[in-house]
Amino acid sequence: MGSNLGDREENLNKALELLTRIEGTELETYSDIFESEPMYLSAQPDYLNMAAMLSTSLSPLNLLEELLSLENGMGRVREIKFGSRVIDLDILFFGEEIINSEALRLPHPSLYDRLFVLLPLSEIAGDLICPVKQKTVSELLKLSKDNSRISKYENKTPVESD
Ligand code: PH2
Ligand code: MG
Ligand code: MG
Repeated sequence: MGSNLGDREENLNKALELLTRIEGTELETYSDIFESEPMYLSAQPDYLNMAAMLSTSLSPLNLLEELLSLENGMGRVREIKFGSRVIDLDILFFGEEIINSEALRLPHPSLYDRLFVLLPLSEIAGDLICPVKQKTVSELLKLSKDNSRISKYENKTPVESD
C-alpha cells in the first residue's frame, strides 16, 4: 500500500478499514508504516508505505478488481505512470501463485527492487517463500540493491476494529 497525496496516514488507515469490507476477505495482519523517497519519478512528495496480509476466498483477478475499485472509491485519479496518488494497492504475492497475464503479474515483478516493499513486507511475512526466486522475503530484503531513503514513520494510529 502506498500514498503520497493528502493525509497519507489517514489514507492508509482508511484503505485498511475498507479492505476488511471486501467480501470473502479478512485482514490478517499489517506492518508498521514507513516513509520513503519516491522511486522512478523523483519530483513528487515522499510516500508512506505499508504491507498488509489478507486471507481471501476471491481469485487473484477478483481481488485485483476489488482493490482497483477501492482505489477509485478513495478518489484515485490515474494521470502519469509512477505519479502521485492518494492510494495505491498492489498485490505482491498471492500464496505461491505465479501469474503472467496482461492484467496481473504475480509475484509483483518489481518487488525485488523496492525497499519500500521489502521492508514492511518482511515485518509481517519474513518467512514467506517467493515462488519465483525460491527465497524468503527476509533473504530478498538482504539481497536487495535498493539503497533509497526509507525510515519508520512513527505517528501510526491503530485501525478501529468493530
Ligand atoms: N510507488 C510507485 C512509484 N514509486 N515510491 C515509493 N517510495 N513508494 C511507492 O509506493 C511508489 C514509489 C508506483 O506504484
Ligand atoms: Mg505500485
Ligand atoms: Mg498499483
